[in-house]
Amino acid sequence: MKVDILTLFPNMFSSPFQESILGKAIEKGLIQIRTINIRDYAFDKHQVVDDTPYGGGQGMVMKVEPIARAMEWVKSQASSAWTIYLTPQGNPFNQKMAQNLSNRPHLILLCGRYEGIDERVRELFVDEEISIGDYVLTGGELAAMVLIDAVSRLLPGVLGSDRSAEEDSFFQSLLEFPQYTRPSSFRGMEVPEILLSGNHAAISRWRRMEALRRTWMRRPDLLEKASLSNDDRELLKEIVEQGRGEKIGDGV
Ligand code: 4GX
Repeated sequence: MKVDILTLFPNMFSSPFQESILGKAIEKGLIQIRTINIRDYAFDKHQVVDDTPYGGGQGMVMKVEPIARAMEWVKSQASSAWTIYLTPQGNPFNQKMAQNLSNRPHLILLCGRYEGIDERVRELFVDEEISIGDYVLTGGELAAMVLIDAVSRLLPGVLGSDRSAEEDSFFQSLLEFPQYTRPSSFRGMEVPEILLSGNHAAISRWRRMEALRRTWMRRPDLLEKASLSNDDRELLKEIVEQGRGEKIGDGV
């Protein structure tokens, strides 16, 4: 997959893409990421990329011409690319969207700063607007990184082949079950005995139960989208009868 990022801050992207799984995926050529500095496409000698909004008001707006010239240069190389603008006004990003995007051969991500971009950029070049959540960042760069991270790990070969896609889909739209590793006892806290039992059927049932329990307690909205079997519904009945045990803060 090719990803072109139009930004005023290309340096922001260097270290996140050099590390770990993404770094290896780029090294292997599974993802090709390029940053295009919008300022390089400003045509005046001071390379101005922003201006005050028509109609007045606070802050600055990114000018249409530099973005248009940068876009046209990128698109001259691949006219079929899918162009995304990161903005709180976009469609809320989710795993399903990440999956769909991972099937595209070429993405162009436009990162806005200030109070946003001239509306004509949207009309001319943007296929889709995406938000990574209901909060305000200082620019689209971190949002673009989140999107790239989520999409990249779905590309064939990026995660080790030891990761089971089947298991992933079985637990889709459920929260994860608790995980443990050695030691089996830490400061008097024991790993659930069943995980040490070697009884794979019992372990599978326990994990499914705990995934369902967590989802029911923390994100009951997800249970409506999850595809639940009759066995799952039996497990849920047990969970509901046991009641809401563990309490976590509501995050506000
Ligand atoms: N999910 N931002 C865009 C510039 C901006 C300002 C106003 C349109 C209107 C964000 C998010 C996000 C900050 C990126 C403001 N664009 N992007 N930027 N949440 O907060 O994607």
